[in-house]
Amino acid sequence: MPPNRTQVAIVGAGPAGLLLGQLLLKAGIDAVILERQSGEYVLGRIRAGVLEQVTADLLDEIGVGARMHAEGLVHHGFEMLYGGTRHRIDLHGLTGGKTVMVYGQTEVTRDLMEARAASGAPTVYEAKDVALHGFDGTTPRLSYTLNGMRHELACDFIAGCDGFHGVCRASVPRSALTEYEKVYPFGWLGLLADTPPVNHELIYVNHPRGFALCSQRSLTRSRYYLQVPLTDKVEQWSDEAFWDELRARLDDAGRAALVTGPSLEKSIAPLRSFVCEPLRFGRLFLAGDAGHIVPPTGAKGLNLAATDVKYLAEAFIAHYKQRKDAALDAYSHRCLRRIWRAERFSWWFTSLMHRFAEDDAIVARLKDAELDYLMHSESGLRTVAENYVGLPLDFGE
Ligand code: RFL
Ligand code: PHB
Repeated sequence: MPPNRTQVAIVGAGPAGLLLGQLLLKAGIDAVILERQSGEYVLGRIRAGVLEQVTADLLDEIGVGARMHAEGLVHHGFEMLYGGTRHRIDLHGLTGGKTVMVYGQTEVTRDLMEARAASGAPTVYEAKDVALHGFDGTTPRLSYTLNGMRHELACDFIAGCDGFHGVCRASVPRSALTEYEKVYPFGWLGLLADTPPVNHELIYVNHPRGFALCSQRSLTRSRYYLQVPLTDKVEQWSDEAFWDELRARLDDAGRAALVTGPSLEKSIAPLRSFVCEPLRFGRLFLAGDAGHIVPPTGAKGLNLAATDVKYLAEAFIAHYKQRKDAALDAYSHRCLRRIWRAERFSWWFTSLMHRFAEDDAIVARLKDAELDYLMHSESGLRTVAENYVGLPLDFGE
């Protein structure tokens, strides 16, 4: 029988929920995770690929960083391709030695799931119809269906780590929250293939035919993205059509180096900027995509989820170990400050790198000029680099 009482009930076993679970476990705080899908389904979702230093540090802190260090790729920079020419952003040189780690979200999730399973901490997969009760009072609880039977889980707090389409934010009365949202007029078509990456570093491409991104998961596995109209369906895109379009958006060196092959996965993701304020409602705390979404251009989504749960775990630890609630009270404000800065960078970088149907000729030339300015100015380069590697966890007052 699944447990019927815990200290922190976590909804969602994505990176946010699993990371929070491990941070609490390490601190000796009880948590149960309820996940709607099966573990295999969660692992099958191909998403993020770039970890900031703070995220990698967090994985080390909870003792699950070994495979990341063995198999992940430390990147000291990335390239920007526009106007047919490549420009390198030297992340390491521009930020006083900071780097990013290329290691897939799938692998992070697998490492976290394995550590949780080894610890014996409870995760209930395929928990259907999760419902939240009493989080505005002192005795919150969750109810859910497992194998056709309804169960209850009483707790002190609920952590809503259930992503953008989850039940936690949706359970808050509309009058208690403010939502800020921008949906972009295009999506990203992603393709994963067991082919060597076209370049040893990522390439972000601004091309008159649209944005493209050359990313990777390992020295033998590539991940590519193309900006496509929202009306496109993934079935319309054969592998050949994808490779042809990517070739058209690359430079000569890229075309020559590109190795194509059958896709392992292909999907279209819409792009959205979204923030919910506040992130706390009584004894319910939202973390990760449940509270905010960024367009993937800045590679910030998973990293923000990680910093949210770092703040949240600190707050729960202060509550249980020191009987102090100041950090719980400050959680929403503290997270939102960092979230808005990442939202700003992701929105700006998305706007700069994509072609919008409504852009007239002058806007296209202004974006070219902005890129030209940024890539030839020490402060311009530094601005991009310091945001890309990740802003500090605390900014001061
Ligand atoms: P997730 O990963 O969506 O996990 C939420 C979990 O909650 C479960 N769930 C429920 N469980 C129980 N009951 C319910 N009612 C439930 N409703 C939902 C879901 O099944 C799921 O398992 O949210 P989390 O943990 O907050 O993690 C967020 C990240 O997944 C996301 O921000 C990133 O993937 C975004 N992202 C990137 N972030 C980066 O930091 N770097 C990147 O390079 C990067 N690239 C990307 C990305 C996202 C992409 N897509 C597809 C949106 C590239 C793409 C294409
Ligand atoms: C990825 O590898 O999936 C990826 C990398 C960088 C981004 C977005 C996605 O900005």
